[in-house]
Amino acid sequence: MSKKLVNAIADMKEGEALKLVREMVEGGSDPMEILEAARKAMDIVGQRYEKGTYFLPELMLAGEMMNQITDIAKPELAKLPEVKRLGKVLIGTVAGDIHDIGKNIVAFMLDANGFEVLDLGVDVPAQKFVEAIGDFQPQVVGLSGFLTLAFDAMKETVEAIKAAGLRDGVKIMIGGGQVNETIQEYAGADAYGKDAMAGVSLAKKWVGAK
Ligand code: B12
Repeated sequence: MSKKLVNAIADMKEGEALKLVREMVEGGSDPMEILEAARKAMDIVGQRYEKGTYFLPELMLAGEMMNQITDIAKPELAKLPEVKRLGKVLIGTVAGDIHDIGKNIVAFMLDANGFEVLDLGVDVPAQKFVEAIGDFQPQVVGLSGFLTLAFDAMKETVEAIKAAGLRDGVKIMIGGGQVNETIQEYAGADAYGKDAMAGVSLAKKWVGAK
């Protein structure tokens, strides 16, 4: 079933993909498995875009499908047992980057796992992060980015937080398509999370929750 879903999304068969997702949800499939299949399909779409067989309209349709699938899977994810508020996480997609599907999943999973989350949205200037840290007082800051351009924006954001004298009060995690440990080191972040659950684990570790 999930292989079929990967192919339907990657081949831009929107109706078929959404039908399959609904069938999987109704059949009791793990919502995380559905999201993983959709993520795999996004990789294929990305590769086809790179090769020049897909263009911007396909990227856009893929993004729309991903959002719709996340919306269908969300109520199922929300059935996870509710926990008491563990701490605060500030999250956003860094300046110059408007990819938000991965970030939205991370924000949603943090919320479902007991964190109070403030999502600043996309294309967020470093200074806006700095101001929000002052107002919201999070223990954890999450920076998301999918473009190579985002690596510099992440570094600039971390530096702005440092310059404002706020760096010691927060742990900073980064994530997004091409982000890895090397980028984490480059940006001066505390950790990199490969997916939403990795982000949840890091945040839990940092606030001292199990
Ligand atoms: C959908 C998509 C779009 C959509 C985005 C819609 C949206 N609302 O987000 C649209 C059409 C708008 C778009 C635009 C562009 N895109 Co685009 N896009 C994609 C695509 C196909 C999928 C991205 C995605 O959403 N994946 C699904 C999520 C769920 O992925 P995920 O990585 O598994 O997410 C997890 C982790 O990353 C992690 N995570 C994410 N954030 C964070 C944060 C923290 C703190 C933590 C811990 C974890 C974490 O948790 C997530 C959930 O588990 C990718 C290809 C790819 N495979 O990534 C290209 C891709 C990212 N895009 C690309 C490009 C080039 C562009 C454009 C420049 C195209 C253009 N010519 O205009 C523009 C950029 C506009 C801008 N300024 O940002 C390139 C980037 C190349 C590069 N090296 O920079 C890619 C890689 C495609 C490619 N192979 O060429 N895109």
